[in-house]
Amino acid sequence: MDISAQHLALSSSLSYSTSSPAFRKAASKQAGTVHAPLLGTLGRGRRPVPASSPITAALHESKGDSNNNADPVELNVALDRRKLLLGSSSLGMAGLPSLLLPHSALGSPVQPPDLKLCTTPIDPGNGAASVNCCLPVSTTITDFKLPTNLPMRTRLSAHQVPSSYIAKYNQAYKLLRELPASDPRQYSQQANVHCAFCDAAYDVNGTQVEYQVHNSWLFFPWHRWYLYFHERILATLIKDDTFALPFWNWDAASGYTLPPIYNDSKSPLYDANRNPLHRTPAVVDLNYNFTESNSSAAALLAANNTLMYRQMVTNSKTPSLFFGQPYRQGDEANPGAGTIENLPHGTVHVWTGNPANPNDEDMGTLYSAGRDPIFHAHHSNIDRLWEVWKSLGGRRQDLTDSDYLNATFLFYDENAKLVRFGGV
Ligand SMILES: [Cu+2]
Repeated sequence: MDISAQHLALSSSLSYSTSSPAFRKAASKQAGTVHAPLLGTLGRGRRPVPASSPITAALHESKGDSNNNADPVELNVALDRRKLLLGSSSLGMAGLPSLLLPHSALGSPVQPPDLKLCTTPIDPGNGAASVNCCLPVSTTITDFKLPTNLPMRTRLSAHQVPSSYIAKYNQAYKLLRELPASDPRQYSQQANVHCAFCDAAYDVNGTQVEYQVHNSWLFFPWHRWYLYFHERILATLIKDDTFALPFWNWDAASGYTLPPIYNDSKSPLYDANRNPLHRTPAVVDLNYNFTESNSSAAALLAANNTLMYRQMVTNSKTPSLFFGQPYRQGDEANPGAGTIENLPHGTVHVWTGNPANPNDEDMGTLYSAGRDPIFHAHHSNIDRLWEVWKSLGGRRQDLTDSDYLNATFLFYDENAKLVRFGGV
């Protein structure tokens, strides 16, 4: 079963309570410079990449797409310092790694890693303590089938959820945190899923290249499935199949602050590792660049709307601009992110994380982002924007490349069983 069929089935059993693309109302369609201080690797490194880097090159190349008539985009991106170091050391050891590694000439869908082959510990860089985010190994891998008997679940705006929902959500997270540490569904293990598939813990199966679910077309589908299984785990813990994650509607005037349900320090939804300056009622800066905006709330809202319009409409008129660059079996990781992955996805991550920590942990860097329960509300909104983008028409349609459609994924499901799906 390919992921398009899965997505279709999943989309049809999920809905969002509102669709408020404020960006549609933004008056100006500004061309010109977009500052993208982050690129999937979030805040880490904060080092500008020269225009000739593979990442910027991929993005510039995408502008040459004959189907593309988007406005010019200039991207100043930051690259993961640690990955640069790893790249240079492997060069030293292996001589010419590009000659040794299988490359995109393979032209086949990317395969998930072998969980037995995990690099540990991971060094997050910038003086942060090393971490082990290897996932539990299971000898049994089951073929996943999307359940057909689940009720329609509706994701609500995190700013608008009723108190009965808040009680359920808190209870689910309490139970998630209380699971045994070895349980793959447990809170820390769930956070490790993001760390493991985003921070070079694994290689793509059968290759010596990093498995990475950011900075490519894998970003949207992988995160959709990550949310799906996380949501099903929470629903199972509270024995309520109608449970759905909320979404943080930062692209609408009603959602521009950190949702209050995450602010209660006694709640299991709380994370102390957030920027203290950005607690409610601070207005989110979708173009956040590690400096605090001096703009008024109204000016920030207007700038956010303009940015949303640019990223969703002006600069993403083709699938490749929106989804990012191809990532096939054997390809080097990070071929290039789509518009939304760059920002506001990346900017909201670092705006939320705590700059007092070495890498803006938790939300501001990949290995720790999943530790903050707000991660899932943030990504629910990213997932919603995928649907909103398609509703805008024109060439805004899902990718049809078979290597995209047949990418294979591995997750632990709500019964703590390792499941595999997609591909052949
Ligand atoms: Cu991610």
